[in-house]
Amino acid sequence: LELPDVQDVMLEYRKIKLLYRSALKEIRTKLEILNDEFRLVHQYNPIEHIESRLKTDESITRKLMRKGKEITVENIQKYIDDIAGVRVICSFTPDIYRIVDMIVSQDDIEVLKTKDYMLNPKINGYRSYHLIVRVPIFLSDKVVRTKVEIQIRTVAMDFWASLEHKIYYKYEGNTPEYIKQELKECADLVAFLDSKMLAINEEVRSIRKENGE
Ligand code: 0O2
Repeated sequence: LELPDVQDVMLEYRKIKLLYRSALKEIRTKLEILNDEFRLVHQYNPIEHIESRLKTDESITRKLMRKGKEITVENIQKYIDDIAGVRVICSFTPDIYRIVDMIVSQDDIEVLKTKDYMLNPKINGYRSYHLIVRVPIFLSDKVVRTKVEIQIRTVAMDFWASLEHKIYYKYEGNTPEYIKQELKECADLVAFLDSKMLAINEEVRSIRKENGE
């Protein structure tokens, strides 16, 4: 494709951006409701905070090219799962599965893909839970089921992933071997930290329970 064609496609894509922006709002609201309810019932917040973003036009075209796909609006919708991206940061690992269960059991949510990088961490040490879902967006004359990627991870996993992401981009994918190894060591430390923090939290909870709090 010539450059002007890509520009035409992206102009056309702008018309459907509204759908993805709306899908972000729908998912954020669902998560906030679950967090509020959980706090009310269990006096405890499973969610530390929520981040969301729309993928930039540049990042969308780059990803399509990387996947060897022609840049068309149809291909953007078909092959880019994370145009709308929501990241949920939790305190403890069991919170992640709690949130996944609560989201996937909602009637209007259609689950397209799940990736459990906690059960099966990536070779570089990356841990998170990824869900690709479709949520209905009600427009004036139709309903459009729109894709959203939800990444769920602990504060510690998020800390690691944000540094690793920066380093990966800095080296454009050619990170020196010794840095990769150090990052992997940090990922193992993160997993250890998460399990220690969980154990402490459970200990404190059981003491509070014994004390009838
Ligand atoms: P960016 O720059 O964050 O947008 P797919 O999206 O399905 O075509 P893939 O790799 O099969 O590609 O999906 P996967 O593994 O679910 O990864 C999707 C997103 O998860 C990535 O988006 C990253 O945000 C994050 N992610 C996956 N692996 C890693 C990792 O090793 N380190 C870090 N820091 N983040 C990771 P993008 O579009 O690749 O990147």
